[in-house]
Amino acid sequence: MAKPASRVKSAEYRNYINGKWTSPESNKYIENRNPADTREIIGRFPASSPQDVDAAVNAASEAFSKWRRVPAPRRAEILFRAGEILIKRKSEFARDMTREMGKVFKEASGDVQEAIDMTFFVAGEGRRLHGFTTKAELPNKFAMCTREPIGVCALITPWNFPMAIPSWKIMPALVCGNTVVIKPAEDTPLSTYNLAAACEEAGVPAGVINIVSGHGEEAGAALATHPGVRLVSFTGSTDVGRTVSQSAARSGKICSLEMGGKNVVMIMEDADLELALEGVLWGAFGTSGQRCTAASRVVVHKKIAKKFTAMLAERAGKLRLGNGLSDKSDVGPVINQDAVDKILGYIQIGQNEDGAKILCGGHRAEKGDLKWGYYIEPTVFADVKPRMRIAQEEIFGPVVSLIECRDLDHAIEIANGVKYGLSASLYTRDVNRAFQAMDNMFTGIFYVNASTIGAEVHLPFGGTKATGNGHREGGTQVLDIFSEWKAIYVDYSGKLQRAQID
Ligand code: UN1
Repeated sequence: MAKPASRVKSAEYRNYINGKWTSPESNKYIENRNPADTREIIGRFPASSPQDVDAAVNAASEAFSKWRRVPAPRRAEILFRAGEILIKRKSEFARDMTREMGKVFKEASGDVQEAIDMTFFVAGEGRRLHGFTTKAELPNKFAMCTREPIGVCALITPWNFPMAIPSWKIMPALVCGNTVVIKPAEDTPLSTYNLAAACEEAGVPAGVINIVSGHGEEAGAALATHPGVRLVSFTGSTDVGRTVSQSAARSGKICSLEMGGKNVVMIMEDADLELALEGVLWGAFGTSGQRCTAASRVVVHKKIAKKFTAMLAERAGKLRLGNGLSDKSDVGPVINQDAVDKILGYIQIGQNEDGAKILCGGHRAEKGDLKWGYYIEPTVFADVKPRMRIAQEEIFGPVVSLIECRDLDHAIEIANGVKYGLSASLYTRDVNRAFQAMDNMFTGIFYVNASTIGAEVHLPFGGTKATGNGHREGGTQVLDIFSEWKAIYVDYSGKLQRAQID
């Protein structure tokens, strides 16, 4: 699509370094346009260079020496204030988010709400951050463990949850006493700016949070490899995640990764089919299928496959595409032209695969005002076989594949037969089968009688296999990413005592 002229005069944003809004050294900017209507420019954001990254990391290193000594409950008080500010500005921030990334306003409000939840949850940890004491093996000796901050954390975040995911990283990093440099996705810097502005207003000191916006290959790579960074936390595609983890390994950085998914809803013959239908529609087409937890496979028991397939095609075909700011829209646009190309490419692959049939959707939607945006019709494929590419690879768009199974064991075998392991769900009324699936699914998240999306912040979030590298965000488990243990021994015997010897 030719670049359309802008309808609005765009604001110019700056990086946030050492508490100051700073122009990028190169003076280059990236235009952020509304994916629902590409005539609208949201703003121009710095295309940061390695020099900008260097300045941000230096500011974060400098700030670390003070911030780590602020008592954790005091750090948390600032975060509680940030949470209050987010509550006050929730609808303004959600509106900005819908404009910059397309998801419908209700879901954008949920994204801001997730950031609020995370902020309050983790701020509560300021008065816990529990360590432990244990018994020493020698007399008159005391042993304990405490959580310690790590240093400067590099945070690289995606566009699909542009406030929630930055909050999953920034808030626990800060409460543990670290300082951060965040590089938001080039498509959604504004929501990260809004989050940082709330933190600034709440009193987070200069240098504790720094933002450098820009391209992954330039700003992101410079950040992930910077010698002043001790930890890299990345959420995004599996390919980029691999590169991040290789460069982190070369320079000995701690690295936490959250990558792709190929999530599944399994529906047994005894399930409440209306409930399962609502779950599949929500899981597959919410956020236009652009969640790492999105339901992109539905494994249906053969006894009800025909009936459920018809129910799904009928309802999916009725979903209304449109600008997320209108309450008449059920599904917004996808993020950009590359996403359109990739998703349409998979729809083509699906059609070429032997036997798979499209029941509804399958095209870019360009009627009326939709032509100004990146809209793809909600698409349902039936008769999909487990080994087909559309049943194996992450599409990250409004496309769902129906696969038939014989029984629960067969469903689990299909469900586990992908390289990812983020989220899975089972619809059944049989408690025994629910527990069997809980035991046997190799995923980090599992739902019974609910869809694959909708994780809550106080439970661990993350996946097995190619989805991650063993870490969990959310829950108190996230503290294990952003702190290191220190074992402390106090010998009060007044004499030399030799462990393992005396
Ligand atoms: C993501 O898609 O990267 O569970 C995060 C959910 C949301 C988070 C999704 N709470 O769907």
